[in-house]
Formats: sequence, structure tokens, C-alpha cells
Amino acid sequence: MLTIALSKGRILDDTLPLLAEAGIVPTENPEKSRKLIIPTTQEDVQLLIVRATDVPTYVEHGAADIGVAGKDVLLEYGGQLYEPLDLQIAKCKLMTAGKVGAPEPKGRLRVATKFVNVAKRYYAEQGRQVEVIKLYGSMELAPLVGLADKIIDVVDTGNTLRANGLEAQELIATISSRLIVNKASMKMQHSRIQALIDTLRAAVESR
Ligand code: PRT
Ligand code: MG
Repeated sequence: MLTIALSKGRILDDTLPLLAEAGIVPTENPEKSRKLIIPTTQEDVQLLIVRATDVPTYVEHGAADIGVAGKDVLLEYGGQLYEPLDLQIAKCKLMTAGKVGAPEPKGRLRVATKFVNVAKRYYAEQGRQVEVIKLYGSMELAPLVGLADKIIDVVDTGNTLRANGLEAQELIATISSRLIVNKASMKMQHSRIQALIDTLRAAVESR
């Protein structure tokens, strides 16, 4: 069995057409089904539906052989994973943002984010003292209520920032989703996984 971990939402939406080109089609709609293990038209391939931030965990531990995860999630996760292919989907930017027109605070900066490791690394490289405040969502609120000076979050259109009186400031990384592969699976099922990578690469390149 080859097990592929995916998250619902934009990654699933953009990955299913690529998998279809490799002849892998779920037998029921993962977006609607309550099932977390979804069989596919290839009886030895199944999908696991997990939270976006949990995809690397399932793959690193071998509960899934393959997964699709945003580079933002991978930068935050670290870990030992192969990342053989940029799928060029779910593109966005990982950015700092703050209140429109707010002056740079002097001294220690307070940064609210779910990307705690990324934040610490980014400001350490700049030699800047920061207090990183871990949040799990609605980061945009933090500067508005004085919880933090800035946030670090993924930005696509910027509409969410604008709607909350925030502006994107520094670019930390350009983001797209990556195919990730468990290290042992890559050895044990090499020809099969390599064939899938090659098919997906061709599908990505033909777009
Ligand atoms: O939703 P959940 O809490 O389960 O997890 P998640 O938010 O990590 O998952 P999901 O499915 O929302 O995102 C999966 C991946 O999509 C992320 O890891 C990114 O790599 C990528 N991606 C691409 C984005 C966006 N674009 C994006 N716009 N992830 C999140 N957003 C958010 C953004 O932070 C903002 O809150 O969507 C909102 C709208 O963005 P704007 O800039 O267009 O307003
Ligand atoms: Mg989300």
C-alpha cells in the first residue's frame, strides 16, 4: 500500500488534478466525506486526510509514505524528510506585517505567529531581540489589541491584512507546496515512488 497524506482545502483542490494525471483518483470526495482514510481507483494507493500542519509528522514517522505540504509548514517543522518536487501550487508569501503607518518599536519586538521557529530564526539572523508569542490562528488580531507589534503569516492577496488595517512588510520566503517523501519509503519502494515523482513532475511542467 502506498499512503499519501493531504490536507483539505487549497492543497487538496490543487493536488487532486495532479494525482489524477498519475491515474490516482479518490473513490469518494475527500472534501465531503467524513472518512479520514480514502481509497483510490488504484487499490494499492490510499489518501489520509490530516491537518496541514500534521502532514510532515505523518510522513516523517512513516504513517504515510508521501505527503503534500506548504513550504511554510516545512520550514516550521524541520525534520528529516525528502522534498523531491515543488508542485507549484498553493503559492503565497511568508511575511512580516504590522499596523499601517505604525513606527518601528524601539527595543524588543513582540511578534505573534504560529511560525515560532521561523520567527526565531529570522530575527536571530538579523541580530534583533524579539519576544515570539505563539498563536494558533487569527494572527491579524494581535497588533490591533496590543498583544504584539508584528505578526508573521502567509499572505496571498493581502486582503485579510488590509481588512484589519495591517500591511505586509518584509518578505521571509516565497511559498509553494512540496511533495514530501518518507526516507525509508523512498528506499523500500524506490521504483514505484520515483515513477510517481516523475509523472507528477511532468504534470507540473506541462502547466
Ligand atoms: O486551516 P488550518 O488551520 O487547518 O491549516 P492551514 O491554514 O495551515 O491550512 P490551509 O489549508 O489554509 O493552507 C494550506 C497551505 O496553503 C499553507 O500551509 C500555505 O502553504 C498555503 N497557502 C496559500 C495559504 C494561503 N495561500 C493563504 N492565503 N495558507 C493560508 N492562507 C491564509 C492567509 O494567512 C489569510 O489568513 O488565507 C487567508 C487569506 O489570505 P489573503 O492574503 O488572500 O487575504
Ligand atoms: Mg487555514
